[in-house]
Amino acid sequence: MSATLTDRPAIESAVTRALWEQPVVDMHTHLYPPSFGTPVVNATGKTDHAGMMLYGVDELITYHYLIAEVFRVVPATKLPYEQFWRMSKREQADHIWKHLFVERTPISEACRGVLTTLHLLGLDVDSDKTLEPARKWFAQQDPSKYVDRVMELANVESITMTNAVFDDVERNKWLADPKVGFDPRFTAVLRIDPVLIDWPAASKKLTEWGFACSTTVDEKTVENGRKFLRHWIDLQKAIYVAVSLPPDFTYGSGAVSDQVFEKILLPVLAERGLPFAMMIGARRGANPALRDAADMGGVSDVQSVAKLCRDFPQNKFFCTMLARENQHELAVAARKFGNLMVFGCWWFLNNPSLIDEITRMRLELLGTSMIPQHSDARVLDQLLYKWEHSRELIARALTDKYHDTARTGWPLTDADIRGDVKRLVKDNFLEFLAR
Ligand code: FIX
Ligand code: ZN
Repeated sequence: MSATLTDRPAIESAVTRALWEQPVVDMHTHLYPPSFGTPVVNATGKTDHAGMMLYGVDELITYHYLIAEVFRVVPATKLPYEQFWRMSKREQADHIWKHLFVERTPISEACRGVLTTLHLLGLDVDSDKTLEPARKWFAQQDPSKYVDRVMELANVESITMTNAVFDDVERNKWLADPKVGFDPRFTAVLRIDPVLIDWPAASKKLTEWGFACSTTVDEKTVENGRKFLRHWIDLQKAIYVAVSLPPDFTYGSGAVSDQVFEKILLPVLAERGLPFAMMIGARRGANPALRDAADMGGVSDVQSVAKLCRDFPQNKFFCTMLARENQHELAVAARKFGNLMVFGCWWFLNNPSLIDEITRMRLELLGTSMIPQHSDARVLDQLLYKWEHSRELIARALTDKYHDTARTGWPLTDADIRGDVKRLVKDNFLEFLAR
């Protein structure tokens, strides 16, 4: 039997050990295995321009979060957007490095992320602040061995992809060879935004792809819409199906998406026992010239999520929302519905002050029955900083909560802490999938 932990330092060190020693299952990323190709010239000397596995210092520095930040300090009136987009990846990285890291102190979370990543790889930047040593080092890495290395260093045991079937580059890779996604380190997620956001456009595509659908949800459309989903779930071996939705998304207002939900999507998911992940609150293209960095957030409708959970008890829903304002109502909704699993501090919420606030609030309302974080990494190496920073914050919040519990005289043990931590960063996700 393990000893009871009572004092704060003992609790803190038990929590820290448990969090860093527990391998994570990262439930939402935009990462791909080497089979999807690498856009950089790698150790084998090959360049794949449609390559989707991003890694290395130039990719880290040109993360879309940092592109948005550089346009704040070198505005488009000085460097027009189109001129920036015409630059090579390396030139873009040099521009961002100069303005955000050399001329200013890199204190934003996205800047700090690059530094934490380089630091954890042992590539600390010297006082001359040049990127060349890091570039040389990354050029020598073999992509597949590097995936192992990053996963080991970040202590991530499984990476969940986002596999957008409406993205032509990605769809063609799956069609050319479905084995493209079968890397034991990665799992697939069927991502279908247009199906709920723009059914007229989605139904046209489905028809082109051999699943004849019309803009109204008639009998034939229901049959073929379901066939389309089953086909892609099987082809990708998807472990769940996902969408990202705008802030004004509602369910139950009579929109065509209500029928898509009721007649096509949710029946297939229930039949397959797969959860549906909703990431709600992304206002796409607020400043389109910024491309991937163009999006902002907005306040969403939690009541629609509650209605879905109530009306479809046979379905399972993962949900995360982008607005800070939605977090409390969403956590309360999760108290009401066992088929709702709240996850992650998404995108603009993935900042220390907000992770801290949201994680504490969720622990208070939901105990350990939630998934505190996902990485949303787009560049492999980002797993290092995203999980390092999140582990720190989850550790602080848990330490306080355990200390409060221990002060009541409750016999808290190291084994309890390890069990809870495993639940938070791995089992809640896997058990919800298996439920
Ligand atoms: O929709 C999503 O999955 C978002 O996470 C991304 O589109 C977004 O660009 C992102 O990378 C946020 O972290
Ligand atoms: Zn994402």
